[in-house]
Amino acid sequence: MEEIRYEDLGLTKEDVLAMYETMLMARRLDERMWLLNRAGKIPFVISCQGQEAAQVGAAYALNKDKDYVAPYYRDLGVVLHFGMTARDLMLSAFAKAEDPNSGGRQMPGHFGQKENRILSGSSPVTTQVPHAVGVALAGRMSGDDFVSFVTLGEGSSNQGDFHEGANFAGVHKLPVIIMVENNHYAISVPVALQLACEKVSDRAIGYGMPGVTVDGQNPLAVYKVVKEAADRARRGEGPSMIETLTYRLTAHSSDDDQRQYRTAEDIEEGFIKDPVHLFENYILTNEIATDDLLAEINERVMAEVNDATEYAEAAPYAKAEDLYRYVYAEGDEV
Ligand SMILES: Cc1ncc(C[n+]2csc(CCOP(=O)(O)OP(=O)(O)O)c2C)c(N)n1
Ligand SMILES: [Mg+2]
Repeated sequence: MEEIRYEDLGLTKEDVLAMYETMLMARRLDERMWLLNRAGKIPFVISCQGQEAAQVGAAYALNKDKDYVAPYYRDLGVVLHFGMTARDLMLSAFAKAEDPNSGGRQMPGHFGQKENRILSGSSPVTTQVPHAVGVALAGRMSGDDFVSFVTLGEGSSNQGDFHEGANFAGVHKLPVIIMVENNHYAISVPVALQLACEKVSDRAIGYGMPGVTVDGQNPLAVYKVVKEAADRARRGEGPSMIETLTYRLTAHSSDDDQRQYRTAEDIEEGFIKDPVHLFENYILTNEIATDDLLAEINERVMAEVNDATEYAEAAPYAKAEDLYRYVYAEGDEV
């Protein structure tokens, strides 16, 4: 991991620790969800594990009180930073009525929360790219200066929506940041069988925007490039494409066994470069926190994960008579 001085990025020790705590929250929630899935309590998990640094580093570089995010299914780190709580996410995992994403109707990972400007996504991968571009166009038309941030996997960057969205954003110089979280697999298909070009970011030139590839294991490296992209977007200089290189630490989802198509060495390499551990080392060696303070943060996170689990497990399911809610406009919305 390249040593980046947080001070050089204009960040404080408190910022670094806040980033760490959000990364850890994402990791611990995800780990708990796997346990709950294997215990037969929740139906499905699709993990952020291995990608937390990219997600939190990027989200931290945005304005969470103003910008819009169109996250993809692994983005626990993004939605946590934008205001979704551990309880919100567990309510979604248990498919309970109070789930703010969809009232327990959609699979976990389909994030959406209007009050925090988190766009609701669809199951077909990459549909969020044109959505985010449309939001940016709406912002331009209404004279707002927010940035629209969208993420996807590298496999999904082969789909038409990605290219159509990127092209429109490039032509109209819209304030969009397209971040591709390259974890080197699209389910079981390795990246060498997905792309004919070397990097996903090589595609940016075709759409008239800068494209960079960055170490996605390092939240500070990602923060730096997303901050630059957000500043450019707010200056009216148009979109950017960012590729973050990461490892997927789990199987594609709880319905998959990656040992069928990945070698033990490949899986092990991801754990050696685990971004949560790398960032812990950075924090300790740069004397940003002591072991005791990190232990305190860990305890606080675990207490919240436990609370969220208990709360969501005990929460009621949606009532049958509410089936059509959130489908048709109601009351004042009509
Ligand atoms: C249009 C469409 N095709 C196929 C799928 C099934 N599918 C879900 S996730 C996925 C793999 C996506 O890989 P990648 O974009 O690299 O993201 P990752 O899961 O690796 O983060 C596929 C093929 C889908 N949801 N939508
Ligand atoms: Mg992938």
